Order: sequence, then structure tokens, then C-alpha cells
Amino acid sequence: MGRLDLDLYVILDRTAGRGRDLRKILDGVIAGGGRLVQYREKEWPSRRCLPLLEDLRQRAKQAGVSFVVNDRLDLALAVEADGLHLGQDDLPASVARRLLPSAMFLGVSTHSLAEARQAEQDGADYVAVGSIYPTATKPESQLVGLDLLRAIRPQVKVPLVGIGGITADNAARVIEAGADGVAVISAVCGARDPAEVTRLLLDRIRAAKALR
Ligand code: TZP
Ligand code: MG
Repeated sequence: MGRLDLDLYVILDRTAGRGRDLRKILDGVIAGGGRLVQYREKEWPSRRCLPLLEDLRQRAKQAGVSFVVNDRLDLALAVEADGLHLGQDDLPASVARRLLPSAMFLGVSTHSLAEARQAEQDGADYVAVGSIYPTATKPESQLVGLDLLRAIRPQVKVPLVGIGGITADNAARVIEAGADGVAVISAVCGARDPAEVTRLLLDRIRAAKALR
């Protein structure tokens, strides 16, 4: 498994893109210097996802950008993604770890210290923590705030990624609270200029990391 650059993790979500082609958004992310993207589709059945997913995977590969599939192990395997990301209601991480090729990395969403510890024990390569801020993208997500990041940081060894309501205006605070990177959906998928926002987020995140 190559090293993962988790500074900025851009999640490509069709709904958040509000009708815009995810390929265009991905091209913007690549132009803005993004190094890690995820494909997230909450409505379409797997077969319907596949043509778009294959295109996105190909584009990411050509650009040397790491590519993760959310929720669905079968699709992650089908497109030879670099990784799979699972939540607390998906296939258990321990089971996914057993089924994934060892070169593929595994990420897990968590909302408590106990879940973060369990994810690490189950073989997660990074742990996402959220929702850090309120978000309309996943309104049902538990609001955990920066305090949970601060609590988890000394307790797990794997990298932590903050998620939920993160923008260029608050990304630095997430890094200061102990995250190794931030994950965003609407900040980029909903942006008029995804490349510009990607650049700005990366600048702010890297500046905050340099100060630690
Ligand atoms: N998990 C916790 S909050 C969230 C997910 C998938 C949504 C993040 O979306 P946004 O638009 O970056 O707030
Ligand atoms: Mg999930």
C-alpha cells in the first residue's frame, strides 16, 4: 500500500453536485492539486453506478490521484480502487479487511472514541471523525465537534480525518484539533469553481499543518 496523502479528501457525490457531471468536478479537483478522492452514491443501484465510476477511476488513475469507493466493496473491487470507505452500518471493517487485497486501504467513519478504537483494531488505515460541524449533506449525522477529535487523537495511531461541514474557512481549526486531514463534500461539489476551492483548502490545511 502506497502512502496515503490525507491532507484533503474530496468526496464526489452526485446529489451534492446538483446535476453537474462528476467527471468535471473531478477534473477541477485534479487541476486544483487534490490527491485523494472518493466516489459516494447513496441512491443509484450498483449497476447504474458502474459506467460513471469506471470513468472517474480512470481519470484519477491517469492523474496519479488515489481513488476510494464509499460503502460498496463489490464496486471497489470491480474498478480496482485504491481503497474502500465504510460507515458503522456497512459491512464490518474486520470482514472487509479480510476480503480486500492487502494493497487496498480501508477507511472507517466513526462518531465516538470506542468506534475509532474498534476501527483501528479491525484494520482501518485511517479513521474519519464527524460530524465536526452541522451539515445539510448528512443532516442525520451525529454532531461530535472538535472535542471528539481532540479526545481520539492521543488514543489511536492511525491518521484521523475530520468530516462534516468543513470549508476553507474552518479547515485550519480541524487540523489544529488534531486531524491529519479534512474530508469535504459540498465545499467542493457545490462550488462554482471546484479547482479554486481545492487549491484554497489545500493552502489552508498545509499552512495549519506547518504550524503544528
Ligand atoms: N459523514 C459525516 S458528515 C458527512 C458524512 C459523509 C457529510 C459531509 O458533507 P459536507 O458537505 O462536507 O458537510
Ligand atoms: Mg457508508
